[in-house]
Amino acid sequence: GLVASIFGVMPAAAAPTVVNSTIVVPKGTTYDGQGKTFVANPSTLGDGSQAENQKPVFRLEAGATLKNVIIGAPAADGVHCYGSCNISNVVWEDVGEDALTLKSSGTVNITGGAAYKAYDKVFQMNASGTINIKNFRADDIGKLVRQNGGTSYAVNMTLDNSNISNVKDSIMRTDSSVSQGKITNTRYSKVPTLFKGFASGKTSQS
Ligand code: ADA
Ligand code: CA
Ligand code: CA
Repeated sequence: GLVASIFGVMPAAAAPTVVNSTIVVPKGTTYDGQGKTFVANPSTLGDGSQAENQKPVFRLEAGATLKNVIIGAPAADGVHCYGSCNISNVVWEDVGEDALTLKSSGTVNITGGAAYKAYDKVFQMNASGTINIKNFRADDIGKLVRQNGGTSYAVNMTLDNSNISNVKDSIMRTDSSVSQGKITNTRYSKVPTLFKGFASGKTSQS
């Protein structure tokens, strides 16, 4: 609609879409949010606190793509990927319990977009595979990528051409001696540790 203000008559900001039950993106398909903002219904998906077992706003089946989406608050458990997924130009304005979880093995490609205000983790790797993050912005977070604590499978993490600031813990963290981390061409501000828990020779930064 149109709204009159001291700036004249202008279009009203679109109200966020309230997601009452998880939006499923089927295998191999693309969901284009066209820049719209989505928020979780806190009573059905979760309030975005640090409580575990909240539901995701989006669930991507293997090979699905999510693009041009803003996830506002509350964000519940963000995005779940069941196998490989592509995430393009997705912004988490206020990360919920975490932003995205790999639930079964595959490759997660994150291109563009941003994550803000993650009390703990942004990307949570609960299965073996790869996460490639490029052209990303993260600010005010605990960790950017965390392999599920106490697991020993292999996760390959890469971060390229990104801008990361105000990190409490580290950029990449694992407990697995076979996982690898690689950071290239990335700017940091107030990042205490780049890598935590990796075996020697398993990380690189340039
Ligand atoms: C914690 C928790 C795991 C899992 C994970 C997640 O690390 O210990 O069991 O729930 O969070 O996926 O959010
Ligand atoms: Ca968690
Ligand atoms: Ca979670």
